[in-house]
Amino acid sequence: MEIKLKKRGLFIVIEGIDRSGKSTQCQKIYEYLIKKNEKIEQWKYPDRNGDIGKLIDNYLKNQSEKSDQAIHLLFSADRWEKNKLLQNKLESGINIVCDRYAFSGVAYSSAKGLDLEWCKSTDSGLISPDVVIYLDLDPKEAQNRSSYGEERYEKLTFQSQVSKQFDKLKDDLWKVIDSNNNNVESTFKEIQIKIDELLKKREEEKDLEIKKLWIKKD
Ligand code: FDM
Ligand code: MG
Repeated sequence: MEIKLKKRGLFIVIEGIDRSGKSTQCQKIYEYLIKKNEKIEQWKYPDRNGDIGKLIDNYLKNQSEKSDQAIHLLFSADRWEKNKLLQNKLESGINIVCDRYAFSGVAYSSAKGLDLEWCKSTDSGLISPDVVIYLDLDPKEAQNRSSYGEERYEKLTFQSQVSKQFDKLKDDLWKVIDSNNNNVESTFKEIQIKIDELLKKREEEKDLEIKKLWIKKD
C-alpha cells in the first residue's frame, strides 16, 4: 500500500526597510497561491493585536519608552509566542506568507548598536523560513513614499543603518529583489519565479523538512 504523505505548507518571509512594499507583495503572494488552490494565511510581525504586540505598538508610536535590549526581547517573544502555532499550521498543509520576521528583529536592534550575535541568539531555534524575499530599496527612495516618518524608526539615517545590517544577514535562504523602480508587477514577477521553484521542490520532496533558524551545526 502506498502511503501518501501530506505536503506541508511553505513558510515565506518578506523583509525590507520601512516602505519597501512588503505588505503589497504579501497580498500579491496570497492571491497568487489562492488562485493555485493552496491553503494560505498572511501573518505579520509584530502582531500588534496580541498582548506583547500591544506593548510593542505603544513603543513604536512613541507612547512608551523601553531599553534597547528590552524591546528587542519583546519583538523576539512575540515570535516565540506563535512558533508552535506556526509549526502546526505548516504541518497541516497551510502556507504562511509573513511580513517581517527575525531578520527585522536583528537588523533594527543591531542598527542601534546592540551586538549582532546577541540579537540573533534570542531568535535562534525558531522555525526557519523556506525563503526570505528581501525587497531592496534605497532608504532615500523610501523617504519619498507615502506616510513615511510617523513612527519611531522612520528616519533616513536610522533606515540607512538598518539597510546595512540587513546586508550582513543575507545568505542562501535570501532572494534579493531590487525594488527601486517602484513597479509592483515587475517585482512580483521575480517573486513568482521563486515561489514556483519552491512549489516544485515541495512536489518533488513531499516530506520537505521544517528547519530551525540560526542553529549552530557542529
Ligand atoms: N521591527 C520589527 C523591529 O524593530 N524588530 C522586529 O523584530 C520586527 C518584527 O518594528 F520599524 C520594527 C520594524 C518597523 C516596526 O513594523 C514595525 P511594521 O512592519 O512597520 O509594522
Ligand atoms: Mg512601519
